[in-house]
Amino acid sequence: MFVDRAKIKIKAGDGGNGIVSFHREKYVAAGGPDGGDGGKGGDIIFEVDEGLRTLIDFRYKRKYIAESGQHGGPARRTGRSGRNLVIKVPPGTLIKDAETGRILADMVEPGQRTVVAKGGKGGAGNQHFATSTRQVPNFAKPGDPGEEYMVELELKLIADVGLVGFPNAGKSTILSMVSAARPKIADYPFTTLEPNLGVVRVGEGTSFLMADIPGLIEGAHQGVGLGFDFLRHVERNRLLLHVVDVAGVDGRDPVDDFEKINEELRLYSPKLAERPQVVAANKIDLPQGQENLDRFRDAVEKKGYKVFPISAASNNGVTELMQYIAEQLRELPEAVPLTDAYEEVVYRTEEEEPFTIRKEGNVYIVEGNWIRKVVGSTNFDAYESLQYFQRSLRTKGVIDALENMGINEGDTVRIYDIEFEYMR
Ligand SMILES: Nc1nc2c(ncn2[C@@H]2O[C@H](COP(=O)(O)OP(=O)(O)OP(=O)(O)O)[C@@H](O)[C@H]2O)c(=O)[nH]1
Ligand SMILES: [Mg+2]
Repeated sequence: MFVDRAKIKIKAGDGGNGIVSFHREKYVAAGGPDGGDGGKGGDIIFEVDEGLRTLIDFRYKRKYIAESGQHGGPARRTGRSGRNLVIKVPPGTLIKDAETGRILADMVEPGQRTVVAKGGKGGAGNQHFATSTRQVPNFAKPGDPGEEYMVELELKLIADVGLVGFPNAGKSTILSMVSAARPKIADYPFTTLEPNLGVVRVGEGTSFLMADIPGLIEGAHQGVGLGFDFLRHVERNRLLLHVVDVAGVDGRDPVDDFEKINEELRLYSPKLAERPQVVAANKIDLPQGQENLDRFRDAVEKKGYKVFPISAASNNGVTELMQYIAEQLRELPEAVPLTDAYEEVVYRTEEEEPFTIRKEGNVYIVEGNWIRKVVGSTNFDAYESLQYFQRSLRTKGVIDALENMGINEGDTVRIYDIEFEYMR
């Protein structure tokens, strides 16, 4: 099965907490603070695996979580870092933040590795918090949470040339003649239901990758036929090979066909419509093909396209066409990853909020990953630690947020296990 879209959850590992600990040795009183730092959480890394062709694996496994860092230990021991989690994807996989649509990575080059969610930093142990006035630091810092995303994976195959045209035009026949690919060929529309890739070798050492996609019909942009579903696979192509059944076997006019497909391409993306295009006038072995050829060629050449009369079925004119395409490709720029140039990029406007506050009666409930960790690592019996806690509430904006919600002196604030009366 060909699967070219998937939605998965990825979560990098949390950083381990720093700990509070004091040096202990027989006969030595009041040792200094020696609480170790937490280890870093593992990253989520995507890697291009050339052997993969679809996103089918992601149909079944949808959650990917990297290991968290371990907490620090006594005697300044740093916690072990969490292991990175490597997720393999086929070449051409675009990774987007599902919430904002922002492109996080475009996985193109074989072997390319990109960190998409970073593991949290480990927290500092109390060994770092001793100063001349604070000799007994009773607190340490929690690790940062690992980055977490719902991501959409979208496969846009990487091919130099994309075959476009109406169903039955002969696209798959062409691919089967010039490459080792064996797509299904038949005289009914929509024979091809999923993209096929083939390597086309032209002479010594020259080759390019060609993609055959399901046929388009008028109204594809409104979902007619198979719609635009597969056009994403020609988006990266440097050149389009537009195949037209010049014999009009299905009873349509070839010049009309040519224009309708171009109109559909334009409706899908103006950029795609401007992509260099070579035209194959196919099925010239049929009498009707010969009859229509001159008229078709005139009309299409007038628009500035190069036309190749061919008969794919009898492999006539196909070699010349492939040689011409290879020459054109030499002149055309390499395909660029979509990260920089892509038009759909939506940037995230705000950082994710580190906490949320809701009100129940006169109780203000503060929640969130970050705040939970701060509470978890605060020693509420230790003055210094408490001070650190209060400072954090202020610098991260919790106090301001409470004030904005209209909190009054004496109202209750609840943050997980702790509860206190609000005082200015
Ligand atoms: N006479 C003749 N028939 C051809 C030629 N090329 C293809 N055909 C026939 O046209 C029909 C459709 O060919 P396909 O290659 O399956 O067409 P397609 O464009 O891939 O069609 P879809 O996959 O349905 O979009 C088949 O019956 C082919 O044998 C040709 O040059 N001459
Ligand atoms: Mg086909």
